[in-house]
Amino acid sequence: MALQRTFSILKPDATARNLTGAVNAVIEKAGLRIVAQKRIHMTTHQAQTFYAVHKERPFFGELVEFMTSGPVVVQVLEGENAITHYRDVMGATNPANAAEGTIRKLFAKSVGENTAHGSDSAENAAIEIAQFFSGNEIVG
Ligand code: FUP
Repeated sequence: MALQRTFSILKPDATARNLTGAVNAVIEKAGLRIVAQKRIHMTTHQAQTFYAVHKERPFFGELVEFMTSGPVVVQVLEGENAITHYRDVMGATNPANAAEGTIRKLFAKSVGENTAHGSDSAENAAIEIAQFFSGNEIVG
């Protein structure tokens, strides 16, 4: 088992419903440590850069609009196998398919407004963390 860091976003549907503490409780109960966290309002440029991999997808415009519609909480989570572990804790992209007890099953409104983001690989985790945090903001 390897100690890893992953990048997380608590999305605008979570901040709008005052659920960031409730989501953090699930994260911490799952054994992940929040080693960096800040609340920001993403710019359109930041959201387009972050989701560039989806830029040809039909939902890209809506996704950028949603991610910039209100505050988000960006985080770095640390733990054993944090990348795949957090993906399991979040549950499936579409809350209709998410397992019981997962963040998306508990809180997500729809496939678009699905409460949380988590990196899908070590390479992307490093890129995503670097987009939003400098090294001295991460305190393990
Ligand atoms: P995930 O890795 O689970 O966040 O899912 P994806 O990378 O496939 O999708 C990124 C985001 O695009 C989702 F969180 C929400 C949005 N999305 C849609 O709005 N519609 C879709 O059909 C798929 C994804």
